[in-house]
Amino acid sequence: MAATDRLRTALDRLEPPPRAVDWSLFAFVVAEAATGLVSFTVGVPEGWPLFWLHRALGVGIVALLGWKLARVRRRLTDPTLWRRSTALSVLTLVAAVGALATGVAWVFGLDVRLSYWTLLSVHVGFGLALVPLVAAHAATRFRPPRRVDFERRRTAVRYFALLAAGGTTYRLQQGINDALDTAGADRRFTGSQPREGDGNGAFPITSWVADDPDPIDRDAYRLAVDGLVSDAVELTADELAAGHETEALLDCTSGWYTVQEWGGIRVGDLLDAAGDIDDDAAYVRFTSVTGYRWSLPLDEAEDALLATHVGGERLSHGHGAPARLVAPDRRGFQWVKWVTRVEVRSEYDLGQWVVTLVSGFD
Ligand SMILES: Nc1nc2c(c(=O)[nH]1)N[C@H]1C(S)=C(S)[C@@H](COP(=O)(O)O)O[C@H]1N2
Ligand SMILES: [Mo]
Repeated sequence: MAATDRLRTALDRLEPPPRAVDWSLFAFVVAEAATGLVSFTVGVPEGWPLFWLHRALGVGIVALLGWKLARVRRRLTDPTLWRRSTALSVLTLVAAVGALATGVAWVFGLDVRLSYWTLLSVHVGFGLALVPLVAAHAATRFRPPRRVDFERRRTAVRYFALLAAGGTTYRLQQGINDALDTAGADRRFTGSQPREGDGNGAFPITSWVADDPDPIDRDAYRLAVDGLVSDAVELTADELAAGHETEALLDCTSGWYTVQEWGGIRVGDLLDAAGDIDDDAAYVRFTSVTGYRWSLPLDEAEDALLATHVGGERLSHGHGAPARLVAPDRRGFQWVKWVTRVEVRSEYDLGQWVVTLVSGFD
C-alpha cells in the first residue's frame, strides 16, 4: 500500500497542467511518428538510440494519456455531455490505444500475423492514423499553449523524468523477456524477430504494397549495366551466377529478420564488366522490372551483392529471381528484387522514396 501511495504521489507531482498535457500528447505523437518512420531507414546497430527514444516516448504517452483520461472521463461516460466532437475524440482514443497496445504486445514478443499484416504493420497503421486524428482533435478544442503551462525548469524536469521512466520501463521489460525466454528475447535492436533456417523457404516473401510481377523468363532475362560507364553491357542470368558468396542479414520493417548465405556477383565486379566509371559517378541505382528502385553510394554499392542464390538454392520468384540486391546494413525494403537495371549516376534519387510506396499500382 505504502509503495503504491508513493508511486501515486510521484505521478501527481509529475503531472503537468491540463493544457500542457494536451500539447505534450500532440508533440509526443508527432515525435513517435517521426522516430518510427526514420527508424525504418536505420539498419546499423549504432542507430539504437532512435529505437529507445521511440519506446520511451511511447511509455510517456501512456502516462500523459492516463492524466488526460482521468480529467475528461466524464465527458465520455456522461451522455448529456456528448458533443459532435466526442466521436472524433473517441476515434482518436481508439487509435492511440491501438498503437500503444500493439506496440506493447510486440515488445513482449507476441509475433502473430493478422492475415497479410504482421503485428508490427498493424502498429504502424494505428500510429499513422493517429497523427491526423490527434491534429483534428486538437483543432476542435484549440487552446493555444500558454507560457505558464510550460514554466521552463519544471517542464524540462518533468519531460526528463517521463523519458527516463520510459527508458527504465523498457529496460525492465527486456529483463522479463530474457528471464521468461519469450520470443521477444531474440529480437534485434530494431525490434525485429528471427526467422530461422536456410534458403527460400526459411523466410517470408514480403512485397511492398502492390509490387507483384509475373515470374521472369530466365532465358529472355537481361540485366542492363549502364549510366556513367564507358561500356554499357547486358548480362544473362547465368553470367550473374558468378559464385561470389556472402552472409548477410535481411531485416524487414514489418518486424522480422533472417541471416542467409547469399550467392551471386559482387556489384563491383559487375561494374568492372562495364568499363571505366565516370569521375562524376556517386551513386548506383538498382531498378526492378516493376519500376521499384533504390540507390546506394558508389563505394557501398561496389561491396554489395547482386544475388542469384540463397542458402545454396537458386532464388525463387517471390524472393526476386533471377537477381536481387543484397545490401548489408540496409533495411529490407532497400534490397530491390527482380533487378533488371544497374545504373551508375551522379545524383541522389529523391524519387525512390515515392516509387517504393506506389510501385505496382496501375
Ligand atoms: N521490387 C521489389 N523489391 C522489394 C520489395 C518490393 O515490394 N518490390 N520489397 C522489399 C521489402 S519491404 C523487403 S523486406 C524485401 C523482402 O525480401 P523477400 O521477399 O525476399 O523476403 O524485399 C524488398 N525488395
Ligand atoms: Mo520490408
